[in-house]
Amino acid sequence: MDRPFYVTTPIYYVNDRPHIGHAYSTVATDVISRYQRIRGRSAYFMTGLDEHGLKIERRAKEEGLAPQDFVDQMAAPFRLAWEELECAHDGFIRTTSQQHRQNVQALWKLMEANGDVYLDDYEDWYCVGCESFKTEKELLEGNLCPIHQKPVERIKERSYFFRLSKYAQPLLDHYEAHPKFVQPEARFNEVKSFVREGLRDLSISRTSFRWGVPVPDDPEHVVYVWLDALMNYVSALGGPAEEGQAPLYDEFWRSAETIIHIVGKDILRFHAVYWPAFLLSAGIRLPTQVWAHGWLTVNGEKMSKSLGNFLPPGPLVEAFGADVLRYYFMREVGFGQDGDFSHRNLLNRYNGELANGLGNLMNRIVASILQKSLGGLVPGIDLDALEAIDRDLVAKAEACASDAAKHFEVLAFHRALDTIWDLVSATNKYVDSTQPWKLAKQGDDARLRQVCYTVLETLRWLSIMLFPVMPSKCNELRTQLGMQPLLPTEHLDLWPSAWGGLRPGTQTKAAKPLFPRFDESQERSILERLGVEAAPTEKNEVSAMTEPDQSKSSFIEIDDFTKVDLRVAVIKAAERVEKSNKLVRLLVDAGEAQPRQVLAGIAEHYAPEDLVGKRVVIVANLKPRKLMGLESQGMVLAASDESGLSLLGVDKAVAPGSRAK
Ligand code: ME8
Repeated sequence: MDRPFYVTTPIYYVNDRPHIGHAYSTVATDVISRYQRIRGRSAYFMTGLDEHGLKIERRAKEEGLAPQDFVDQMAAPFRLAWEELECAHDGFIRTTSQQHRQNVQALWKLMEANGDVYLDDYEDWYCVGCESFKTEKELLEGNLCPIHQKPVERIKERSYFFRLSKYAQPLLDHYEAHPKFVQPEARFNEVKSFVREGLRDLSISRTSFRWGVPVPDDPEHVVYVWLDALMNYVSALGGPAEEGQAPLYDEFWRSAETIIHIVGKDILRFHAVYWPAFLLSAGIRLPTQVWAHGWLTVNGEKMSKSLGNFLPPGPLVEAFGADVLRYYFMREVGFGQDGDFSHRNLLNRYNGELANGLGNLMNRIVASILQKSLGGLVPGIDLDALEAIDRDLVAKAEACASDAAKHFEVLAFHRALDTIWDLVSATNKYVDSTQPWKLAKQGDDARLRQVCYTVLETLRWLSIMLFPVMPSKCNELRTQLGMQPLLPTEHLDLWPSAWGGLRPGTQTKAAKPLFPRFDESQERSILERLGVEAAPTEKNEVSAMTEPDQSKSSFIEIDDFTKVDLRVAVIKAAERVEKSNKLVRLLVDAGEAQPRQVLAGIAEHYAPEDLVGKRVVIVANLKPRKLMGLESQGMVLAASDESGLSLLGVDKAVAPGSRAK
């Protein structure tokens, strides 16, 4: 039996280029589909782009392009990113496609025919970033969206509504009957409490802009972008609009055994509440599971363009290769938990686990002892005559295959990799204990053969178990073992289960190391290329703040100067930074709603209590940076000579926030 398995990523907004958050979702989905395929299941992996809505319409306008031209242009970087990351999707949907538009209209009509759509007046707050309405309760002070921290807009218009309120109980019944409908468990509880509080009917059309799917029979309205977007999962397969002529829809939606939507936690409510309600209304089956993964920060900070840490995946793939990045994503963060993308941790895992762990194991046996002593051929041995230490390793490999599979089944990728790395370490220890180089020297050919075979067969098992995460490296490994690359075909479960599959006499092909180790200077040059500063010491942090490099001075244009936002600020509070000789933490009033925190390397020149009340000049638009674990949101200007350091100020009590120019 095929047991069709359908897995999807969110469809990404094309208002910007892909970043590592998008990459994380897409890689996870690719790992899932590859795992299912090597288990012999028929898996279908869908991804795509969310191209309608106000946010996109506005971005297109900013770029001076017609919306369709803009989205056509933005589709390319996403396709390229997934190709570079070896995410082998089966389908790629764009919501501007004709097939999708027809399906959105078909969904609308089905919900309408069920009596769930009505016209009314509407007035509420709307966040364009989220493309979502917000209740007063959800907003932060100053009517800011809690996610985007930007002002929401007041929308007042005539709108079609979906009777979401009618579906609160049916949804709760569905959750009850399907206790794994949302994962992780804690997120499912949040969803249930949200629905238990009762649901308001949902506005599902807009008249104030045009960039969307027209409402059937009322083209003044365009369909709400989330209703449009959620339908992608079905329309991408042909959907109800092509009823009877859509074999993919029949196989991977209507009769699929499993349908999993992988989403970030930010968009869980849309997937676990609105989407199943739409489907219940339309009489279309529901997905089996919505899996909400956590949120990635970058080197400890929220990713954002203004902080300059918006990370596209391309340069990382170029520096490390796709498989290393995939491995890092899956190993570093427990799926479902928030995590941090850190260049330093990536390098540490690369050197520690890939180069010294798996890479070293390959080198020690395939590139070294096997070539030198056994002509590079897989030795033939009597499997029944293994020694206890060999049998222990075989047992370890068997337990690993069984445990890793259990973890992959429930998307606990980090656990699967932990288990597999236990086997890598155990095999390296086995090599240390059995000392094949010594056996070769002693001429103990029979034992040498047993040891080499045991390691080579373990490597074969590893090449399968790691394939979902590192497909290219695993196939490189297999080529070196003299084996065919894995080309998963449905109906064939390739997961390792029987020991001894590696054929004696196979000619291995030692090649360049799978994961060459990076030395310190290589690491530094990688970080430099990626624009990441090496971990700063207190000395260079402070001197960078106070001592401009004279050698770099040259003429600048007035435009260059006006880029620097110099403002008068009043010091409201000052204290020494713990464990630092030089840093003072200042809270300054720069005429903004909240005082800013600025760190200054002036502790050797000023007592904190003498600073309070001083009017100083700060660089207000300097990229925030962390010093001794504290964020500095600007820089205080000072001049120094042999006699010491003096803060720059103004000679009258100019209002805080006044610009210096
Ligand atoms: O929400 N960490 O699109 P989007 C982890 N078009 N994952 C992240 C992330 C981060 N820092 N940033 C983004 C939309 N993601 C809608 C979806 S689906 C019918 C419509 C990932 O471009 C994560 O999967 O804002 C998140 O849910 C998705 O990108 C949001 O992408």
